Amino acid sequence: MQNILHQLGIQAINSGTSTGTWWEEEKGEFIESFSPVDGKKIATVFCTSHAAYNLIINKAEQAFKEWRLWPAPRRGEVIRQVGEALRKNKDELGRLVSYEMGKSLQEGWGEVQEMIDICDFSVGLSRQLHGLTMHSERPGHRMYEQWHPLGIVGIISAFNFPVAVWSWNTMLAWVCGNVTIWKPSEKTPLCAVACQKIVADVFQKNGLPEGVSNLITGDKVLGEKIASDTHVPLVSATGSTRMGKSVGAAVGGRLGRSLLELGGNNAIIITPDADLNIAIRAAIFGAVGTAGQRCTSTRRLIIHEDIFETVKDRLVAAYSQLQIGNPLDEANHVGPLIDKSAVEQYQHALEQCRKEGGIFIIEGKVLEGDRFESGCYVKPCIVAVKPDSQIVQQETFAPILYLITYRDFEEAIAIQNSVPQGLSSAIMTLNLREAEQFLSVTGSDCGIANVNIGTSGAEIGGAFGGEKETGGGRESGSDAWKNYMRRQTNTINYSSILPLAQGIKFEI
Ligand code: UN1
Repeated sequence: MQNILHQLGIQAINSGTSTGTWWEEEKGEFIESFSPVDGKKIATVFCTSHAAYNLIINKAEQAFKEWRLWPAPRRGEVIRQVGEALRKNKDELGRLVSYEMGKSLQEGWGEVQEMIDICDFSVGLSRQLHGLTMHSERPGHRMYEQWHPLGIVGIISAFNFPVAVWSWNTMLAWVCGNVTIWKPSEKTPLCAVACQKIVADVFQKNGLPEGVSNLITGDKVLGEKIASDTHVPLVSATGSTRMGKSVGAAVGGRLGRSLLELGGNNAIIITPDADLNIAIRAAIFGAVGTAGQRCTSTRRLIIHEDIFETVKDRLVAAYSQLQIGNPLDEANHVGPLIDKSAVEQYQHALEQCRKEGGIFIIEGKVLEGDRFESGCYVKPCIVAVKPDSQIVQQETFAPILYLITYRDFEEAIAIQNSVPQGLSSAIMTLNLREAEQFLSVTGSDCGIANVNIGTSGAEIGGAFGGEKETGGGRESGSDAWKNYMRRQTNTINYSSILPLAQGIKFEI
């Protein structure tokens, strides 16, 4: 791993940074990054002090004054180069993601690919930050709207996508002319240092002012600092619903803007008309991929009672093939959970399933022994539960799949919508009526609704996010860029009179 850190230009110890400047703080708090793969300590990262935070905000404000004047296509050109740098570093960065976070190497590379894709998307966007023109009701008047950047965009990201989620927010924020301040999860600080390093090289070559890309490291106190800082007009936060409620309240309290992408509790409805080959594969990837630690992970299967036994048997057969172990070994499908506290939450959820009368179709357990010495490896499990079980209302970031049966289609949709979260959803059916009903206003209440595709693995081109306790924010593709800008409506009078709107007469 030291080799990868070396190739990415990361010294083992870094602290709060701003583009081009890295400084070490000898005293003060620090974070130790441990890999869940083998339990080894990777590095110590110093936390950003109060003084360094203020300095960074100050630099960011100065940088914004200059960066916003760069024409958007020129900003896009810099982002194109960031995309190129990521292509060059895809292997190493993907490996670091896999080692520090614990997801499979395929998924580590996939995450870097998402970063490259959002860079490409942003380059295209750099010539398409369009506003509308409207016909004025007043003669000799022209009305149009334009979009301006906001200033400093705060980004609070989670451990499960330690690099991609930052890039969705950051590339859009930059192309729109903002500067960013990033607080990554304290569980994956090195991935963040690596990104900052890759970006800093490109920025220096292009003569950007210092302070367009800022990284701060620390625990949730630092997140709270961003949330309550009036210098930060937009805070984009990804993580638990509990975190989102606190960030949302702090940002809302100062009437700032927040963009929240919080928990999911995603279901796949499998109807008697499903293509089971697709359904089973999608369900398994959704449930055990990233060890069940995606916001979009499949947590619930809502299965028609006539096909329940068949689906169950096929799942059991497929689960028996799963290889659990070191995620850097490509033969393995499932890596570890992020840390021991995640393992405790997994155990706690299993206990609650038992208490609520859940029937274990595949038992879960914490794996022990040779290859599992980090203590973070767990067995993906399947439990049949009643739809009204309390445990099913909660998002547990672990590979636990709940099976629920239904009889009528309306009942399936009601079960799908009966949880507090509203991120991703899917239906497996070849029946047009069922598919369209699922997508209609009376169907899924989620931000993402798929047909014959699982709940996880969304492309960057669409707007990503969800409703209810998921927080309502939309990141990534479509017109999500508008979140990072302020809209200004301009009316210009080129006549020699002053007609008033609504035909009001005001003579003096
Ligand atoms: C997340 O889990 O926070 O749709 C993001 C997916 C990925 C992103 C997940 N493209 O699964």
